[in-house]
Amino acid sequence: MNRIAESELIINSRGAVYHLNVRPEELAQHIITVGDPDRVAEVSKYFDKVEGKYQHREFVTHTGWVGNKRISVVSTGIGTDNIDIVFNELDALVNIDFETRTIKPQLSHLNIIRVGTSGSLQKDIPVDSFVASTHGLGIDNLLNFYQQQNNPEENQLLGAFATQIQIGGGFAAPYIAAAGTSLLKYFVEGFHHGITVTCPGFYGPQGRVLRLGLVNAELIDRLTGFSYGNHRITNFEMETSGIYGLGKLLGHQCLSLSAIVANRISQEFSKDSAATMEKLIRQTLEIIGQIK
Ligand code: R1P
Ligand code: URA
Repeated sequence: MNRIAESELIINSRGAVYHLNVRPEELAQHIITVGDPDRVAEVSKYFDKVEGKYQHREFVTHTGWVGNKRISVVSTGIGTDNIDIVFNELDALVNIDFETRTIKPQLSHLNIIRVGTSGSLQKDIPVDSFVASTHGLGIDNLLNFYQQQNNPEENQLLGAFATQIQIGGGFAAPYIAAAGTSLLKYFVEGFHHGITVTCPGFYGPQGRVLRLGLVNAELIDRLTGFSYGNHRITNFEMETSGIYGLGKLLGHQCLSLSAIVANRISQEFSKDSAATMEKLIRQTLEIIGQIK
C-alpha cells in the first residue's frame, strides 16, 4: 500500500490534520459546514453536550451531541478554494490511517450539510426563504483539477447550461454535481429545490457592479432564464459546487442549504438575516435528528 508522504498530508504535533487542527477521533459522522467561523457557535449552542472545540485560522470545529446524534460543525470560510482544503481534510480524517499514512481498506461515508447564505435568482424565491440545492453548478474551476465522473443527467444539464449561458472563452469550463439523494429527501417541506450556481467571487462573478465594468453583463439574466426539463437555477453562492463535486468523488453524502439573504431580481436584502439563519440552523438540526 502506498504511504502518503509528510508533505502531502500534513499532520501537526497534536496528531491533527493541518488546516482543521482536528484529530480523527474528534470528528463526528454527521457534519454541518458553515462559511462564517462565528456561525459555528450559533449551531453548537443547540448541542446538548459539547465534546470539544478546535481551531486553526478560519477553520473552527465544535463537536458534540444533539440527542443521540454526534455532530461536528466546521467553518469553511468563503469559497471553493477553502472547500478543497476542508473536504480533503475531512475525508483524510476518516479514510486515511494517520499512523501508517495509508488509505484504509474500508472507506467511511460522512453526511455533510452546508448551512449558508445565498442570493436568489428568481423573483418567486424571496429573501428569508430557504433553498435545498438539487445540483451545484460550478463556474469557479475547482473540479476541473480532478478527474470527474458525471452521470447522464449531469451531462445533459451541463450541455444545456453551455448552450444557454454562453459563458464565453477565457472562463473556466463549468462543472456540475448532484446532491446526495439520501439527504435531499429529508429537506422538502419549507425548502425550494433547484440548481445552485457557485461563483469564484461575490461581486463581478455574481454580476454585481460597483465601480468596475463586467465582461459578461448578461450573466444574471441568462442564469435566471435557464431551463432544462423541470430544472431551473434558483440561486448562487460560493461553495456548493465544490462541496457536491468533491463530496461525490470522495463518496460522501452532501447537501447544501441556503438562507436567501438577497434577491438579485427584486434587488432586496433581508431585513433580519440573523433571524433567518437562526431558523435554518434550528430546522436543520431538527431534521438531522430524524436521519436514519
Ligand atoms: C459571501 O458573503 C459568503 O456567503 C455565502 C457565500 O457562499 C459566501 O461564502 O455563504 P456563507 O454565508 O456560508 O459564508
Ligand atoms: N452569498 C453570496 O454568495 N451571494 C449573495 O448574494 C448572498 C450571499
